[in-house]
Amino acid sequence: EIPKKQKAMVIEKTGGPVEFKDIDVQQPGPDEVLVNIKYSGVCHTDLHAVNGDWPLPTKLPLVGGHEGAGVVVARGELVKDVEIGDHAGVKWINGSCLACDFCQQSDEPLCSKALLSGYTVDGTFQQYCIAKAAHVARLHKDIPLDGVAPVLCAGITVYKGLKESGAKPGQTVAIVGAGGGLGSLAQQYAKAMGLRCIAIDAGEDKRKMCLEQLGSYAFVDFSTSQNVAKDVQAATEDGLGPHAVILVATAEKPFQQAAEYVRPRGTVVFIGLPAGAYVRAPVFESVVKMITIRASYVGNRKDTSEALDFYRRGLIKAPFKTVGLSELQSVYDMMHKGQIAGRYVLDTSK
Ligand code: 8ID
Ligand code: ZN
Ligand code: ZN
Repeated sequence: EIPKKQKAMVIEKTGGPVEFKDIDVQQPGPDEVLVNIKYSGVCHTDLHAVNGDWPLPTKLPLVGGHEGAGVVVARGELVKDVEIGDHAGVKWINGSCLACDFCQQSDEPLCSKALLSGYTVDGTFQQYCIAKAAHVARLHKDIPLDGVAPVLCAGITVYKGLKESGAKPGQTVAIVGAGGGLGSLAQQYAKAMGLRCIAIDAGEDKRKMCLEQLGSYAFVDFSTSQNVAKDVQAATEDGLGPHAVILVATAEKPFQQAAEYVRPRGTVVFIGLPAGAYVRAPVFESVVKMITIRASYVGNRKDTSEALDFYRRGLIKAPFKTVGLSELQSVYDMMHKGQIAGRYVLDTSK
């Protein structure tokens, strides 16, 4: 039985506050499903949305969230391949046109009509969320809904970014922002893909997590290092630097440093989205090292099912803590201070 009203975390205006409210449950349109969200991860993107950090406005009022895992409870009349009772994930790309040049080439994130969960349409910080059936992630019933939630943005994104980096098994990648949500999953995906990881972040908790739980062989603390570039290069066997750098930090500075320490022929991948950030890279060194600088944005539906398959096979074990939906503000407060090692997941029943 689908209720008429539900609990949600809502912002009325950019800047917040985020409020615990009773709001209406929406009905799915013809090509949509309604998902009873059980758990939702909290991504730094959700905080960027509250703060209005990016040159793209959100809808208002807004229900944020785009790492939602739950159970399909209703579907529109055109939906044939998702059943009531199926487990499904609502991700950042809530829907896309499926017809444009980019959609045809399975670059759905580049679709100019893409709907963004928790940004241009209401997201997963509510008990019942709408998504286009074509884009919901199909979750096998043996997958735990709390643990898989962070895979639905962080996991897909870092898996795609690692593929885009071109790094091959046996090679070394530096993960910048390794202690956060994307960074912690990046180390697990990298390891599963046969890559060796150098983790870069700050503090003892994150050092311990990266070295002891996530499988990185070296950790560089950016808050105490005298020279991050030198320390990262020194952590590679021959001192020439990592084959790829995966930038998932939320500050601009590390984006300025990566070209300095990436290995000749290596690739720097931008994924983090710090507010107002620009990048400068030294032209001379970039040329004579033949480096590649590129960017990566979430993943398509195939990247999604591949990233989920890694999780289902038990290869991705990243730490997460679970709190009630109503505690979202305290999660944002910790995130703002850089105090979260790993990911927070919200239980929508609390
Ligand atoms: O598709 C995409 N490109 C995509 C998808 C999902 C998320 C992009 N993102 C973006 C988010 O919007 C956000 O800007 O990736 C960024 C990271 O998201 P997150 O992992 O959810 O954030 P977090 O958990 O707060 O982790 C950020 C980490 O960066 C570290 C912090 O200590 C924290 O652990 N960090 C900072 I700030 N400065 C650093 C530095 N100089 C740094 N780590 C290393 N060096
Ligand atoms: Zn995200
Ligand atoms: Zn399209």
